[in-house]
Amino acid sequence: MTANIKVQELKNFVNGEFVGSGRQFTKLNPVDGTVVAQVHEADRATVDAAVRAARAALKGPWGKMPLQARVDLLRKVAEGIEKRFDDFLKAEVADTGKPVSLASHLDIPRGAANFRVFADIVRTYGTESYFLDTPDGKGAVNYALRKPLGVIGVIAPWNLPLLLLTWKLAPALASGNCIVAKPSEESPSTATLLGEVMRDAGVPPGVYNVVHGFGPDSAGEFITTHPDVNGITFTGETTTGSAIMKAVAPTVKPISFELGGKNPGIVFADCDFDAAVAGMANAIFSNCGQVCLAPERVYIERSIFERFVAGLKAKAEALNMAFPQDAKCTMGPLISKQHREKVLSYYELARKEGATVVTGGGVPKFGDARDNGSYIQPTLWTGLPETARCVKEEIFGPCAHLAPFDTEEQAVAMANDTKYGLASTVWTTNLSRGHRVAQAMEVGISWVNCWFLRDLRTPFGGAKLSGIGREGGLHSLNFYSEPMNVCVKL
Ligand code: NAD
Ligand code: 6OD
Repeated sequence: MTANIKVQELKNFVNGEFVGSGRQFTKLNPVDGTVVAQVHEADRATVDAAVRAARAALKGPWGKMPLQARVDLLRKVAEGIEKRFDDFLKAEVADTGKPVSLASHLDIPRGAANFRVFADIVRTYGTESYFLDTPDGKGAVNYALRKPLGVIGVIAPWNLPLLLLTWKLAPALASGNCIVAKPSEESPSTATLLGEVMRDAGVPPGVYNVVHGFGPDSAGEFITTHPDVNGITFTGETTTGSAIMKAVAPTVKPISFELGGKNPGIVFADCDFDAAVAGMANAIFSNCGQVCLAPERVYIERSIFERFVAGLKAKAEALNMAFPQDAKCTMGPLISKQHREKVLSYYELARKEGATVVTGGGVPKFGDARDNGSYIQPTLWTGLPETARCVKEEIFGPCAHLAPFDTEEQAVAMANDTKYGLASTVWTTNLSRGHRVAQAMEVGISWVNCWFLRDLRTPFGGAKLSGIGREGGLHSLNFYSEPMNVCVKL
């Protein structure tokens, strides 16, 4: 069985046309190391052309389009993704190696849902208005408008490529902006395919542009430093966010950042045991642990610690690293060999820091093409001190440290003892405790008896080093708009 599809040539999508460039890079399939695509890397001139096209579209048909027509187009884009579901699925799986079952339930449907939800939201939400008393007794009316920010640079990561790109694209377009998007160099395919869908849906040229490449001295930097880009929305590592902050400073662009995490899970003895084991295993290992919201530290009440660790171990060892197209596959590879080197370095470090390896800790052997991929064993540790680097630093792999706790206060203190603040997941059947502990978490997103359960109207983002700002519902509209107040004296 081979995991690959035919080698694609992926070009930049600028002003409604696919355009090549003088330099290309190779995208490899993490399942078996075969070539997925030759990708045209955008140079500065290509990024300039994309920004010019976006600006022209803003001044032209897109900027003049009535809201209802824009909303109709966004719905057509959602339908376009669904019509080409299989193409998106193949492309996403080829880039990431994730199980078809996961991409077909999560990534691709969310790609379509993001457009539909923000089409509804932009139709629904109003703006503020205030009546002001004035000395002459006649008063004044203030009302706010949301105008588009302008040209938005969207910089996306590789872990949930279509989901995370469209999570930003959809509200930005719904708010009337034009886009220059840069997918990760590790996941260029679905963003490119989306260009075809936009064109076929009738989205005017220049509204959605895709430029391929890397960060420094490549498309990423050309976007963030561009004087005619009006805002940057970025999802990725905290260190990259920090570099982008510096890059945007001279041109003072608004930024929205969704960054890294070192998320805690807390399991109380009064949890629904089987549901908690299943839920926590899913949270740790889903997408091979490459979900920013995944718990890499799990605190378990001492009275159930041994039993819970055994339950998680059994779940880890039952994961099936079949080829992604196999319906039985429940875990794919890491995104690349380079990323596997990083995760393996933490597997090694955990041993040096004194961890007991409950399960995993190495690289699986298959005896077939997967041995050329970037698979890694799901791994659980116990016994590390809370100060260990493996407990403090984001690893972004299928691994977690499991530690016992004795009191609720102790669990909360350990969970919050981190420089990150993205997400948490708490498991208990005690309703009051569930609310209390969830609220005590120093994070942007706090789940009780669930994980990654999403309502796209809610605020999404991170506290501390996990981000700046919130997206979701009205929060997205606010970021992607320039609010303007009009005051009318009566
Ligand atoms: P990354 O930061 O390496 O790359 C993200 C994107 O930024 C890529 O497109 C990359 O090419 C680009 N980039 C890199 N350097 C740049 C620069 N100097 N200027 C402009 N662009 C640059 O992240 P990744 O490895 O793709 O993704 C994994 C990371 O993303 C993890 O830390 C994870 O926690 C985080 N993440 C966070 C969220 C969230 O919602 N908070 C969601 C998904 C992933
Ligand atoms: O569900 C979302 O909207 C979202 N931004 C998820 C992020 C997952 C991180 O890997």
